[in-house]
Amino acid sequence: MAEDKPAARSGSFENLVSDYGAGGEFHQHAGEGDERLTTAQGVTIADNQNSLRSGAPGPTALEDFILREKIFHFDHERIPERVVHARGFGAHGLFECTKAIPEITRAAPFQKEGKITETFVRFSTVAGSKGSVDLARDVRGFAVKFYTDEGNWDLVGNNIPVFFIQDAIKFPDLIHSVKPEPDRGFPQAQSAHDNFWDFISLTPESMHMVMWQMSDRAIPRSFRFMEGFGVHTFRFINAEGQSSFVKFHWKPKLGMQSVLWDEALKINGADPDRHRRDLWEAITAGDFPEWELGLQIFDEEFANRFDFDVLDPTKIIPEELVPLTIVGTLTLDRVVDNFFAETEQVAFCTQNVVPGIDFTDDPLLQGRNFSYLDTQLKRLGSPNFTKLPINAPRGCPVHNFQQDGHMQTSNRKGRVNYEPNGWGKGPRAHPLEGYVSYAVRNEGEKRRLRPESFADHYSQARQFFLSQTPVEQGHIRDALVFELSKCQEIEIRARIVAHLLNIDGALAQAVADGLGLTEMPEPAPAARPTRTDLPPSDALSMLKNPPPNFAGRTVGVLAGNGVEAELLTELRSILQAEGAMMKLVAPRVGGVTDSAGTLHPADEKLGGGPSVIFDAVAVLPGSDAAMLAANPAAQDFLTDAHAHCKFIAHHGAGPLIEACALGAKMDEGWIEIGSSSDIDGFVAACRGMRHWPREATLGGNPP
Ligand code: HDE
Repeated sequence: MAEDKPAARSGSFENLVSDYGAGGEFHQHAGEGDERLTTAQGVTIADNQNSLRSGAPGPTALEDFILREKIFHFDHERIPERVVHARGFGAHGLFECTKAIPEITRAAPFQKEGKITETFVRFSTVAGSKGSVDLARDVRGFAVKFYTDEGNWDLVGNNIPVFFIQDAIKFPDLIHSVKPEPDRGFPQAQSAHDNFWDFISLTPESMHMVMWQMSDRAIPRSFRFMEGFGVHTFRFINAEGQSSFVKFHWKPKLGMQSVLWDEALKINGADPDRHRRDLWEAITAGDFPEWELGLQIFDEEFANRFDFDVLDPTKIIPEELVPLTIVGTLTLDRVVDNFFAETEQVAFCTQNVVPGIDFTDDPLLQGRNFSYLDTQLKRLGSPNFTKLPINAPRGCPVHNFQQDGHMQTSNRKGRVNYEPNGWGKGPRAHPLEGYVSYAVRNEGEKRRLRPESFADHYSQARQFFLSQTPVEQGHIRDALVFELSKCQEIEIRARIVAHLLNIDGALAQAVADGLGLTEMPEPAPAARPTRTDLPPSDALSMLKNPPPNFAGRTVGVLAGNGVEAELLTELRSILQAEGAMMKLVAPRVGGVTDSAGTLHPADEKLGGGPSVIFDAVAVLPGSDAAMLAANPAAQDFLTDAHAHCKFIAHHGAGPLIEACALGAKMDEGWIEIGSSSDIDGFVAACRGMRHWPREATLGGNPP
């Protein structure tokens, strides 16, 4: 853990409640335990354990207002979950401008170097419901609310820079297809089923996104290790009213990292809350995750020369063509005080923009601008959701004549509630400083149409695939085979392979082989032939952009009693110096007693802390060597670590290694640690995250 970091900010959510006057509940519940328990009406409760009865046991009296109020409120605790992105986790943060760009935009967060803007970020999966698992193969939401001095700006992005469809009108069909099938109500939080792949096979524009979704990007190691993207092309407007196009990228300072599919399956069993727990633990330990905000800024002339339409959300602009300008850092430094009040009630709307930021005619973005506002009303039940502390602007006053509605808490005082008025009262529009939409000339017939410039569905899918390392390509292939193997309709499998033929022949063949297709289909008809001349883009590969070091990661140490005291202490301190953590997995709940007689409390009991939840492992059985060698959970710990290409430090683990039949398979990723220089070597190796050469040697696949 980095020790020089400041402690997490705390308590300011309550201040917000008082600042913004949204009811007193938080004050009522925020005390230290010396308050009286009351009803919602403030009446002190004498007995919170027994309802009012006539006789014993006797019927319960209808007049028991304390019982009725308590049950009534409980009955109404649930609100509808989000129709997509239901499962999420939020945290507060700060955005610091590191490069001012007033010549490009007049948006408040970018006017001055050092300018700090408060933010709230919510990460999410898309398909699963609120109680589903964190490590589904899925897109991750990366939604950022900036509480700017000139109003709230919501950058509601994903961890993948493109989307499945080009037009909002297809969104309900896309989501219906991936959600549980309507007759049976399953599968949950999975795209591996007939309906999803049926829809995809009939939607060629989704092929680029499908390549990303089948890649390891869709199973991130944690929210802290993934990129974020605004996806659409937006407009920046400067003080002179000039417009530039902009694409937003979030780059994690800890680098990118994903899990393997087999790990994802096992983590979902061992710790379905893996991602939220990881974020919570990092922030509360003061190890604040950070992202740089990178911008791709380009003008109309570049947009017209670029081979694809910059308004087509199924396309990227490779970073090699328009490099990122880094303009700021986002730091998540405070966990929520209350999950429901903040993470659940936060209402992101793509329409929330501030002066200096404007939309483009991307047809997906245009549709989203309707959907988000609409869905918040359904979810939060009142147009006054903007007054909830988590949604209310913080950096600027709010004055208008919007009034009444369910749960109104802040109607204006006085007689005037309209504008213009002759009373000389109330707020007025400000033509010079107010929001002005960028003037765009549009011409053409009003028709239902798809631009010709949106017609190429395969070239960038191919470019993405070819930009990956062989390891990453192998994972895409395996993911496709896995997902399609869950489709009962052979026809659907064949239709997808027909699309893959337009992307990469070898990939199509490998997937067809994996699925045991007896006949290779014809390539799918293409509106535009695939371009084969797009150069690979290194920025698209995770493995070509390895993390800077092992910081933020965790080594799981399976230790037994009698473990060498020095080894354990050295390992912990060398990891700390790296900014990484050590967690102790012990056969007994109480922990392990080392060779010097010191008791080390366990972070996990063996079985509850499988190796899949760690980035690397050490096996130091001490005098428990024989016992651990016979223990199935200890065997799983080691065999999984090996199968998942993890770096493995070991000392005195011979019996366990033999019991797992791994003796002959130990490679350079296995490091014997008997001294501190060995430990240095182990931690240096861990910076590579995994020993990838092992993957090819694991075998076990059909020829
Ligand atoms: Fe969303 N999306 N979306 N989406 N989306 C929602 O709004 C929608 C799209 C994204 O943490 C909903 O508040 C339509 C792209 C995130 O609260 C809903 C279309 C991108 C979140 C909605 C899209 C996203 C949502 C459901 C196609 C990446 C979670 C609940 C036109 C740029 C925000 C809610 C949070 C949530 C609609 C496509 C990202 C229904 C109609 C593209 C991160 O309004």
